[in-house]
Formats: sequence, structure tokens, C-alpha cells
Amino acid sequence: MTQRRSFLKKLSLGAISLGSFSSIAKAFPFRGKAVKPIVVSTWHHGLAANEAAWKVLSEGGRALDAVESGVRVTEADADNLSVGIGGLPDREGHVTLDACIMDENGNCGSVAFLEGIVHPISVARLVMEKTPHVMLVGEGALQFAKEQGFKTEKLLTAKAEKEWRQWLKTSEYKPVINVENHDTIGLLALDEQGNLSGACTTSGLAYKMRGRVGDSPIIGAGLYVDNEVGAATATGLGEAVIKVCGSHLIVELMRQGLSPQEACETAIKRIAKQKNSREFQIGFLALNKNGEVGAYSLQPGFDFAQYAEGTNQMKDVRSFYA
Ligand code: SD4
Repeated sequence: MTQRRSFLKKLSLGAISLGSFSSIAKAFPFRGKAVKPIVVSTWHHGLAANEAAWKVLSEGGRALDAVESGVRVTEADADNLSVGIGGLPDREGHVTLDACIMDENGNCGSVAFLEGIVHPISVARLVMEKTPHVMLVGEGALQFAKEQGFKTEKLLTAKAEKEWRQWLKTSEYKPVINVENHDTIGLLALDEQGNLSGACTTSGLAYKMRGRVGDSPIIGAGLYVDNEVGAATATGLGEAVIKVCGSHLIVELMRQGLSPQEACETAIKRIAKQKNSREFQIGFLALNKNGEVGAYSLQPGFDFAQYAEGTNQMKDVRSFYA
């Protein structure tokens, strides 16, 4: 065979496999009536966040508004030690916040290493809507927030400061499974119109190094939304999630025909191959375009809140390790 003919043959084989891929995409298994609206969010504080999101959705509102309203409840909760105003600080005593948001059109916005602002999710939304960028960090994010009229506040609450001073006595840096990691909120919603959006917000790992950013504000890691397919979000040790582009991975697996549950399990199994995977926690939560939900974690202890068909309830999650 001449070189040219073999090249053409390869091309046509490529076309066949591309063709079959697109037929998989077309046959994308959304069977039956979609469950909508629906909102799901990580951990127990998700119940209160879901209430606010559901209010928007049940009035026919947009998923994007629902996800922002939902996680703002958690950000404003001073008792929550890992999101917003109540967040535990880094090892130097600074509370630094990370958040991102993504809408049904693939637009997204993110802030990281932001200090002095209670609602990083709303700053992230404005990064999405008012700037040509996706992500602003640190000083620049703060400057933008101030320009947009956000008030700055001291974020270290008395409760968080007390915990930090206690930690300083040993300064032992060891994120504890389901203890220091148990409060990031990732919230996904499907609205009445069938559109998906997601939001994720956190103060990150307690006693992290100054400047450390986790997965939560990274589009594709802590959160990803593709309105043709589904959405996913992550909680736990951000470094491990970033290494596999966790949320994007789950959405792409769903695109290939996996259910949200199968996609979360596949992503967790990949993380389980990482070094020391018995010593940290990861939880994934996914929602597809049809309102089907999946969740899976590395270690036991992860749960999520689901509001659908008028009921807001906690759901237990199975884990890879016993
Ligand atoms: C981080 N993923 O900064 C976040 C922490 C977290 O529940 O999820 N806590 O790595």
C-alpha cells in the first residue's frame, strides 16, 4: 500500500470511530421523564443550602440563581468551620476563601485565595458575568470585589481563632478524614427548564500553607457543568481531586454513557491508586440532565442532601474503602 493510501485508510478508520462516538452521544441514555427541578449538595449543611436553592427552583427560577442562593446560606453560617465567614484559617491565621460557579452555557467564574469577603461565590459569579476572565486570585480578586461594592470584613471568628490557637500548640499538619475536611459545599441544580448549573465554595483545608489553593475554585476539578450531559462536584483533599481533574472526568464519563453513580465510582477508583489513598477522604456528587444522582467516596462518612419532588433529605453514600 502506498503511504498515501495507508494514510487515507487510517483517516477513514478514524472517521468510523468518530462516527460511532457521536452515535453514542446521540443515544445518550436519558430514558423516562426527567426528575426536575432537583438540587443536591455535599454534607449535612446541604439541607439548609438546598432550601434556599429550592425556593428559586420551585418558583420556576434559573438553576444559576438557585446554586448561588443555596451556597450563600453556608457561606454566611458562622458555625461552619470550612466555608465562608466561619472558615478555619491557614497556619498563619488568615482565612482565605475559594469558590467557583458554572452555568448552563458553559460560562464560569472563580475566585481563589480571597480574603475579607463573606460571599466569594457572588464574586465568582461577577467574574463570570462582568470580566473577560474566568479566575481572579488574591489581591486582584479582592480589588475586583471592592470595585463591585462588596464590603470587607474580618473573617476569623472567635470560634475559628480558638481552634487555630489550639492547633498552634502542636502545629501538626495532618488533615483528618471527615473532620477538617467535612464542610466544603458543592451544590448542583437542574431547573424546571432542564438547565444545569453548579457552585462550589470553601475556606479550603484548615491550617494549609499560606497561598495554598485546592480543587474547589478550579473549574473541572471541584466543579464542572456541561448542560448536554450533567454536572459534578467534589469535596475532600483537593490535591487528590486536581490530579485527576475529578469533576470534568465524571462529566466526560457520563457523556460516554455511564450513570452518575458509575461515573463517581470510576473516578474514586482512579484516585484510590494515588499514594496514601487510605489516609484522606474524597467525595464526589453528580447529577445528570435527567435528574439522576450519583455519589461515591473514598472513605466511609460522606453524605449529601437532596431536594426533589418536594422532599429535602440526607442520603448516605457508599465508599471504596470499608
Ligand atoms: C480543598 N476540597 O480545599 C477542599 C476542602 C474540602 O470539604 O472539600 N473540604 O481541598
